[in-house]
Amino acid sequence: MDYMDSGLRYTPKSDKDWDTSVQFLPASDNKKLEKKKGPGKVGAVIGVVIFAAVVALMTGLLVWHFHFRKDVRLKKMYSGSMRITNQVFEDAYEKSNTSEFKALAKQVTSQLKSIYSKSPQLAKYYVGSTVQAFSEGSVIAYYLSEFKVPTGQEASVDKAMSTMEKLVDKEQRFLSRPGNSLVLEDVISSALDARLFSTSFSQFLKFTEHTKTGTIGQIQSPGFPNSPYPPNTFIQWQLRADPGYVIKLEFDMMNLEENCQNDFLKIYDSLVAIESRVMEEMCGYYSPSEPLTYLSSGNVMLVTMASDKEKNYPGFRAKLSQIRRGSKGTTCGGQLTGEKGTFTSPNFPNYYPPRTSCQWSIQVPAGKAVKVTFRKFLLSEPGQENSKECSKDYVEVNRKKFCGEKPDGTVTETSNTNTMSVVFFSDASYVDRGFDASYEAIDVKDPCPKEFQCRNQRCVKLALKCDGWNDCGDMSDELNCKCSSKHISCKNGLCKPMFWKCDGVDDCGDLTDELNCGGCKTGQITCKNAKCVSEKNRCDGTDNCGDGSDELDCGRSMDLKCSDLTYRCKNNKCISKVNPECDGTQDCEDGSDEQNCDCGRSMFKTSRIVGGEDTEAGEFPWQVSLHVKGFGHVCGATIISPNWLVTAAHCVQDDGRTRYSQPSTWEAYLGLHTQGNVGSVVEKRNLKRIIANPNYNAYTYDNDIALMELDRPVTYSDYIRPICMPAPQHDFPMGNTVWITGWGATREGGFAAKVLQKAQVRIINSKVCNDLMGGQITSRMLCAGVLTGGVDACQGDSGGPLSSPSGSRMFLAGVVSWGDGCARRNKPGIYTRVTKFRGWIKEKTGV
Ligand code: 4AZ
Repeated sequence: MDYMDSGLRYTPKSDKDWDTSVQFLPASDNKKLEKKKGPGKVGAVIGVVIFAAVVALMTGLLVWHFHFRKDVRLKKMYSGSMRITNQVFEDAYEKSNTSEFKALAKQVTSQLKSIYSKSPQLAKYYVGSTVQAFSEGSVIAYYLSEFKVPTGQEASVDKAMSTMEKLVDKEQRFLSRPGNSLVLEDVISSALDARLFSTSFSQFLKFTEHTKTGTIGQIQSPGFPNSPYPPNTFIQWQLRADPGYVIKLEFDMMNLEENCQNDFLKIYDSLVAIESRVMEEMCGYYSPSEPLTYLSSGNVMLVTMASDKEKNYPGFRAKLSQIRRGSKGTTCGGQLTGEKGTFTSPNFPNYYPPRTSCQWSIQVPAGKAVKVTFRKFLLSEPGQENSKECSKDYVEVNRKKFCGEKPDGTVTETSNTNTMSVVFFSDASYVDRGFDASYEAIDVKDPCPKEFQCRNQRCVKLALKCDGWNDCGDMSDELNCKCSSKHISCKNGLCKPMFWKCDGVDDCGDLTDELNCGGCKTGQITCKNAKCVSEKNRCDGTDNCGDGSDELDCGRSMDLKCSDLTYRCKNNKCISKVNPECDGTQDCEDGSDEQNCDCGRSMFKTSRIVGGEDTEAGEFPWQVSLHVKGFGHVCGATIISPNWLVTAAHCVQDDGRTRYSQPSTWEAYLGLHTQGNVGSVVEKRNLKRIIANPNYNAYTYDNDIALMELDRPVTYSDYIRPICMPAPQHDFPMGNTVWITGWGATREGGFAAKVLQKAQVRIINSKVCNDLMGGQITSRMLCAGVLTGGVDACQGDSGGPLSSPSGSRMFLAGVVSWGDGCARRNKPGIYTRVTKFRGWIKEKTGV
């Protein structure tokens, strides 16, 4: 949880605070002074004395300011490593209390002093160095250097440190070098992460572990799993393997505070915290089912953990072992032959090791060409999000470099001959999960038999060309099209289905489909009540539309006349901000928009891989599985409080055989991830009461909502939590992405899922939806889906949530209700619009 939400805000001491703490002396009494007129001379003397005192004081202040203040110095720490090529590693170097360690460390520190003396900038501010560790190859020394730098000079010291290699060269070439001095290579250094030497730490812990073949060690945060990790603590684990081995660190539990600024863990491919060797920074919660294994490039690894004063979580535990360099997972590349096959980056789906490079040579039968498709592609690195050069980690195919994170299956390359080479490279810092690729032999003359070949080499059905949908993923199936009468001709040459005109979403990409809507003139905006007002009226502080719509979403909150569009505070005042509830800012005078906000957050940190659309345990903690006793899963439901669930009314209608309307028919499973796998985190509840909406219409599915009261309340946990309930005015704008979840069928007419599934869909304009669904959509329904087909809720998902992210929380936008089949093209899923039932839910449940 980040501290914005904690209610415990950090308030830095401001100048104002200082002002209020200064005590001023009482002012002199002027009347008294007037009466006590003394002789003129005495007055003059006193005046001179006071003047001299003031001058002295001013001089003192100026001297202090220009002389001493200038000397305010900041501590700057640099970490680094260097290879000492004229020394041989001895076992005694592993322990810092041996005389051998101390002797070599002394030599290293004196040589560092000599190196820094080659730069005037560094020599001036250098305080000292300490050697933290040595490792094999020949001998690698890991050190920390401290500088005291005057404020304003930090950049110049950073610059001087960046020339460290040149300084080492200078030092090494120095003619009068003593014969026993160290010969250095591969010198790297970088500024230490300032959070690692924060003055607020009250405890420093250091552990060292040397793994052995055949044994599995373990590291964990102090107190794990029985108590939270300690506050204000800095911990480091220096991990070693035997020479020729690499370290494998396998997390089975990782649960830290969500905000990395407060508590975090960092893994380095080094024995000291060198930023250019950082492999990963972690915080928050990772599901135990997520593959979370890291490999070092050499035989050392460093794990650091820092906690601040508040909100300490259970912590982490990781298994530690060594694997021989060159064994499975540490290597990659090779010869691949045949018609088709697959290959992955090393250690996939876990993290690839840093400093790895390899090459695959693919050969398919003569006369054919090679087509490679990356089914998963995750090579991202902080700060490189928009990098085109791919100068860090990359994959190279056909002389083209690929990096970053790409949607599944969108990176595809085809060769001109029957061979192809694929290169994978990871640099020294930051690792990711890598890629999973497949290759196949294709006919060069006809790479997509009876299909359209996209620019990105994908093949799509001919009927999908120029149909308004981006089927290729790179839009190439929608270029150079002649639009039919059923399509809008966008100015940029694209064709889009006519029913997308004026739906509020810029489908053309150049707004053509959203121009001239609502009949308002240019320079005017269309109010939600269809009135036209001048563009200048938007956000001008006056309700020109009459329904407040020109003053909504203006980045601030103002009091407005109450309407269907405004948020009503508990004190009945209405404010203009859209969706102000639980957004972390108090907008209502009475604070009611930020009350009852322990909802809509999962402990889960987003993972991006493995298992397709399986959720991770605890990712949607409000999801409930409703079982008919003795039968199994039938419907979904959503937790809204410790006692109440929301589901669909059509789930609780009796039929000839089963009395679905009776509480005794059902049992509710909370915290469930895999059907049939009722572990310790799952809570089973019987029902006390079922309240179907009295206006539910079994023919039209209108008002398809019901409430279920549990026989006894549940205690919230990482796996069981409520979703946030939207205010009646909560806006779920069309085009927004929302989540559907459930154990329903994974295709129309198919089997139910074992593991809770998730998928992202978009909210669809109700008018468009009504046209697509033959006029069956009422204002109590909400449409969501992917109109290209393929993603949807299905049988067995009914009653479950349509979860809409807003800020860092999820709100219950809808309840899975009905649809025309499942995942069909142009047939969205239909959901019960929860905002329409907010009053009814409050009345029945108090939530
Ligand atoms: C069902 O039968 C069902 N495609 C739920 C949702 C949808 C279709 C069917 C939406 O429970």
